[in-house]
Amino acid sequence: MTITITAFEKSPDGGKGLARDTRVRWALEEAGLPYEVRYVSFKALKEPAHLSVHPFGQIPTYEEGDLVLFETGAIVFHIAEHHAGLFPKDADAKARAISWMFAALNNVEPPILELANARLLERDKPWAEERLPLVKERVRSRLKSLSERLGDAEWLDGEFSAGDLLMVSVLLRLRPSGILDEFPTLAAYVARGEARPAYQRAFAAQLAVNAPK
Ligand code: GTB
Repeated sequence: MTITITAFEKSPDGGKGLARDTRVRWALEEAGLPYEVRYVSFKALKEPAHLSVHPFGQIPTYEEGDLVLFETGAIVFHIAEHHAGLFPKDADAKARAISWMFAALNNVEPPILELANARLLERDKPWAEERLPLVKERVRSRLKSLSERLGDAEWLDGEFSAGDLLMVSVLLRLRPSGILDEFPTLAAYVARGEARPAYQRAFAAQLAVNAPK
């Protein structure tokens, strides 16, 4: 059955792979699944046709026959659940991989998004300069714990899993801030994720659409 995802017609990041369709592309590539992409303009995101597949008018979405999904966590979970490559076979190891998926999206990503908003959307506010150090410290606090837990390991819990896929994706958003490089263990972890052939294919696919012409 054909899998169709949605992505920005033109991502504001100009092809850095930071929009969330890259995570879904990466998961599909890890699972060896072909897919099609429906590109959506910012205007079309909030129109009825797209709102019928995504209640909040966002990308990405995932369609496979009658199944329509939104939220990258749910989409990556679905792919991992139904195809080899993203969840360990052992039930306990799979449960731990799911913990890391939630940790990436619920624990590590929120302060990183706060920082992105503070740097991009709140720069001109009178309180921006005063607030930025607080927001950066919240990010550093999460990265310190994550870095300590990862230690010398290659991945978060044994083999590469959907937990690593989401964690690396979340951490990549930090790169423009320079904070990732303060944690060499995590910078190397992210580089290992980016070096995976499946990530490379996902990145190239979004770049082909978003690179400045
Ligand atoms: N929780 C949802 C999920 O994980 O699927 C969040 C989805 C989401 O935020 N989608 C964004 C979107 O559609 C695109 S990825 N925004 C349009 C809107 O809300 O109207 C976020 C994103 C956008 C741009 C960059 N960038 O340019 O660097 C990076 C990330």
